[in-house]
Amino acid sequence: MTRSSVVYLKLPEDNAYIVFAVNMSSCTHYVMQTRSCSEKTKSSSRFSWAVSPYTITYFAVKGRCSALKIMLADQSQTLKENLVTFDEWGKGDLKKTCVYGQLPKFEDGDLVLFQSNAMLRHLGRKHGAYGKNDHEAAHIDMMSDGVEDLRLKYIKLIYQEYETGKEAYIKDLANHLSKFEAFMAKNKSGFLVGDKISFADYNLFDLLLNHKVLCSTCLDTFPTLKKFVDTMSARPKIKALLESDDFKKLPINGNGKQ
Ligand code: GTS
Repeated sequence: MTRSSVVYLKLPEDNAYIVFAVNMSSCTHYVMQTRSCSEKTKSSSRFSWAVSPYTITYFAVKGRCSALKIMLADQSQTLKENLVTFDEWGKGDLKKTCVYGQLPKFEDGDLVLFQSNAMLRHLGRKHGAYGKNDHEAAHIDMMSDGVEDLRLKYIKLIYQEYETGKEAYIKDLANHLSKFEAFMAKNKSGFLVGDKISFADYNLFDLLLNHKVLCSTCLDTFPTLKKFVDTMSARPKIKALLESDDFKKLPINGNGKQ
């Protein structure tokens, strides 16, 4: 198993910090992000070490963790990643410990979660990305479940029917995208629900990025979704993540098809 961790050096008095990515295997590290801090503070020995609150264990693919990573980056949260090789997974020891025998696995302190959508909901609740009342939360659930329906079709195409079914899938895609277009267009805010970003927005954004790779023109007839993807991509922390080497180097799917 390849292990890499994110560690940050925190300066409590002005909330400044330096983020390091540490490769445990090679004992190397590099600075991912810095926030300004004065020389006075640096020399005052008031540094404290803190570990990332969240850990994800998953294969070296974007797959079902990409939406979660986008959300955490946008919410200024750090994430420790344990990458599992397919060889390691094949041994079966880790699989036995997973509730559904599958990854990703997500840890938030003592809380251990499986199912990527449960992880998104948990983070939505914790970081104010689950609507401002029950009515909005219900609509956010509805939209995210719609994203899951399309994601399952996409996964089926990628892993089972890529050669034979790609043309038909792309032909039918507009039927699915039109539902998200219509719902979002009614809501004028640029988000799916309410006037604030939610976990469903991150989930939809991630899936739309995958579909743009599958078919670069798929959003051309959907102005609201096209603008949504452009706006989301331009959010500074999302942009930084999408442009980072660590993120870019991960294939979208485990079989190399996209
Ligand atoms: N519904 C689950 C979720 O959303 O987390 C699906 C998880 C899943 O399908 N995991 C796959 C897996 O563990 C990997 S991936 O499809 O997400 O890339 N496969 C290995 C196995 O042994 O099933």
